[in-house]
Amino acid sequence: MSMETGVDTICAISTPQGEGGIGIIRISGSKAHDILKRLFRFKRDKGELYSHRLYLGYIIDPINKKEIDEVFAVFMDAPNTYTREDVAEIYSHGGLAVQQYILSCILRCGARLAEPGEFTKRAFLNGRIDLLQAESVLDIIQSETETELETALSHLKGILSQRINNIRDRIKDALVEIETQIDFSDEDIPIDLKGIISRLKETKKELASIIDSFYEGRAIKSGFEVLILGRTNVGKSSLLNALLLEEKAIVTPIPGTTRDIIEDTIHIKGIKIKLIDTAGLRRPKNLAEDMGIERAKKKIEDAHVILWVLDGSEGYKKEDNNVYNAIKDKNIIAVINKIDLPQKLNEGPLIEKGIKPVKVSALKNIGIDNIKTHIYQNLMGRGRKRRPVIITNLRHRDALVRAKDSVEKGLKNLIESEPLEFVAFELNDALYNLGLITGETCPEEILNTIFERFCIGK
Ligand SMILES: Nc1nc2c(ncn2[C@@H]2O[C@H](COP(=O)(O)OP(=O)(O)OP(=O)(O)O)[C@@H](O)[C@H]2O)c(=O)[nH]1
Ligand SMILES: [Mg+2]
Repeated sequence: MSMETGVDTICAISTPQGEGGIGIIRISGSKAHDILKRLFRFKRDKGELYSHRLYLGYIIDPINKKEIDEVFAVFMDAPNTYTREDVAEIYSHGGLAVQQYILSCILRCGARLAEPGEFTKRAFLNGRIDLLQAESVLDIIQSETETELETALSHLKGILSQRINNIRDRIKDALVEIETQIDFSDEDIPIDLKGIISRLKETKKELASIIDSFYEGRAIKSGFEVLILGRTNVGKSSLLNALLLEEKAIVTPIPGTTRDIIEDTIHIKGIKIKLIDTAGLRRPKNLAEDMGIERAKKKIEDAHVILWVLDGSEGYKKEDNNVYNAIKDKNIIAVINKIDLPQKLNEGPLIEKGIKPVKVSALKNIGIDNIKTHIYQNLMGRGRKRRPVIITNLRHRDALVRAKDSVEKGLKNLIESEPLEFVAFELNDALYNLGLITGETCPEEILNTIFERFCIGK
């Protein structure tokens, strides 16, 4: 059992504060059993709190013996608990006053209030989960889409940790062989340099493939920015509304309607897309419009995709071409809007540019799903298959990149017959960086910043 002595008992309300059907209060630490025993009065069962069983009863104020609430309570003894310590949970009614009252009784019995993420931090410190898994708990809580959740859950199950540990093991094996050579350099111990080189090359490839998955991972977690751009009155705001399925932006027949940036998020097949509607690009007629246009232009840099909107019921205008010139180096999807009207747009200029437009009517809701498909394919690549593991966390990616760099340098040293000490140095560095991900080599400050992002009670 890994329960450390001297570690205090913590407690917190683990469900969101406010009115709710039930509210859960959690206690973890060596006093959990005694505290629950003092506060809980059984309704039917008598006396004994057997581990991992749910009991119905009352929480009683230990000072004035008043009943506070009717609750379910459970005690779970270490190590088969979330934190690997003794844990007690109380399922009370979900009112603010009830929960605060119960919590204050627990505090009076000698527990202290948990810090954000402290339960999960203890699970990590007690070796039940590694750091990567602890972080995935936060990802699960914050998941907004099924895909996001699926990825986070696979991390919690340890699939990514396993991959990283395998890589570490392989690097360690190579390091052991190299260090043996260094330590016994005057004895004639044979070393299979070719074998080590080929294994390190394999390792490097595997690291690269995990690093590559960050693109998809980021797509799943933070999403992409899709900018809606075009000259005035072509139907940009109408298109935004059609994609969002709500009347978010004001639409009028008057050119220059949109002044500010308007944004909202949609999900396309589990990918988060931030849609950004902008002021129509033309020579500004007043200061507000001028500033709106400047803001729109600033967004061009960061956009992952630009929907270049054209009006199919009008000719290809000089202003359309000005817009194109501002975005021609970017990732563009051309959209011809208003196809419900008689068409006057000459597609010649588009064909010249090698652009195949998507045709829609924002007003009549024609072709809108087609735009979504185009956005998805543009961002995720046609028929790109799901990878076995995906990383979603920038911290992990950076550590993997550094690990890969070190492996690469180590390999180079080996191939160029540099002293083996150099190789060993690089491989140690790679191990250190991989350990930052799973937490084995993670300094206290980094741990703290990670767990601070959790809510209290998790
Ligand atoms: N017939 C038809 N009219 C449309 C369509 N889409 C937009 N409109 C009309 O075109 C006019 C301009 O639409 P908006 O969505 O405000 O155009 P915008 O590009 O945002 O305009 P600015 O914000 O001024 O740059 C409105 O009268 C819309 O109703 C369409 O698909 N078909
Ligand atoms: Mg508009």
